[in-house]
Amino acid sequence: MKLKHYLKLFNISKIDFSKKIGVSNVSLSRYISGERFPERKVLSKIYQSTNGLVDANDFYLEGIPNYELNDQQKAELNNMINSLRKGKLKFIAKAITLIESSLKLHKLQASFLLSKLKDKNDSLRIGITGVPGVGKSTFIETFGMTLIDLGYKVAVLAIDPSSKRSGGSILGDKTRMMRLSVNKNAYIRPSPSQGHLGGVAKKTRDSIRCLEEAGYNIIFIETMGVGQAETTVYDMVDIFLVLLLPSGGDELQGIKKGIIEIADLIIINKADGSLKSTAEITMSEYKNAQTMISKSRKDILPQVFQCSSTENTGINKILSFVKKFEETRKKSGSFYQTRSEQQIKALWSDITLETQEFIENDLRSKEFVKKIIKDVEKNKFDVNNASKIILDYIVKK
Ligand SMILES: Nc1nc2c(ncn2[C@@H]2O[C@H](COP(=O)(O)OP(=O)(O)OP(=O)(O)O)[C@@H](O)[C@H]2O)c(=O)[nH]1
Ligand SMILES: [Mg+2]
Repeated sequence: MKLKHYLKLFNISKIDFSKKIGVSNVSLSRYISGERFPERKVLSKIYQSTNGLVDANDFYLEGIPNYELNDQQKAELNNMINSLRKGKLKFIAKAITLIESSLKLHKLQASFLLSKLKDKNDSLRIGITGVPGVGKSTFIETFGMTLIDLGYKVAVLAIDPSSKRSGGSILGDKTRMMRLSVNKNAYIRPSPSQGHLGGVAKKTRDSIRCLEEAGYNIIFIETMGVGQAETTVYDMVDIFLVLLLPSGGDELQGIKKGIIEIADLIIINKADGSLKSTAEITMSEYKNAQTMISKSRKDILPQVFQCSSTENTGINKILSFVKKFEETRKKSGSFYQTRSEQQIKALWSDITLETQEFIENDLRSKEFVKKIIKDVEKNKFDVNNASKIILDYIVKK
């Protein structure tokens, strides 16, 4: 671990630490900035005083280009953050582009940027799921416009790692959200390039923070009922909405049972025209089955509503419930508690993601691993044995 990170983590001042290892405060600052490399004796004192957390390697890469941002790059990013705080669209887009990029420099820039952002507790993150065509985007458009009329700033993100949607999803979203896409108080971001769900989720979480810093206080996250995407979204929002069609049971609709169980709000959409009476029946079926719906929140029960996103009916009742949900949970503190728990989950999922990437990259370059892979391919080596040998190597390292 870098010495500066160690001091921050354990809340130790530079002066106290310099006294502890017997060097001047100025020397310590030079070690930290990478201007000087500590001599052997000092290195061993640092090693001992930090219980081995900071060693010689941690000083080795300081000040080397491509490893740290230079002052000019940092100044540019600080400017970007200032413009972001003023809500300038160009800079919001730039920031999210850095977050979504896999280039090393962009990653460094993104983590610098994110380290400067404050955590906002005055936003509401709304997750929305449902089968393709149920009307998620149309609902977001109608509900979002209602919120904008009340003075909110609305951002819309999508998580769609499956790429099941046809190529024109960006175009599709913008046409379904015609009024939002041209409104100055709304920002629509198409889903990041498809990839590993964990990676997409991390990018989305970071984008949410940028958008909140830019003043958006309602964040919608749309996802399709595919794979693990819904639970991933559930873990990054404050309230979770499931949209259903007016027709028979959720299994018929291709919605997994577990998803109904975590819904805070079940909405039967398209309650209009010839589907109106069917919507009524579907709604009462779900209301009757509510005892079967597990109570995922301690302080408020899930509710069932119907609405028409195209005709803008039933939206106000939904709005009232969403507000009540937010107020109740903020008052009891569970709103903030859930966010903290989500942070911890995010931390572990980041660690898993990064570790996996790191280990895989490291292993793939090793000659003995290449040999093992070839042997497994030719059935000369069984998978169990092969993975054990590789795991042994990692553990020893
Ligand atoms: N009659 C009626 N049609 C609706 C309603 N809401 C959406 N639709 C229509 O349903 C179709 C799909 O709507 P979208 O909003 O794109 O659905 P989606 O769930 O976002 O779809 P994907 O993003 O592809 O998963 C469109 O033709 C909408 O006009 C509604 O309340 N009533
Ligand atoms: Mg959509």
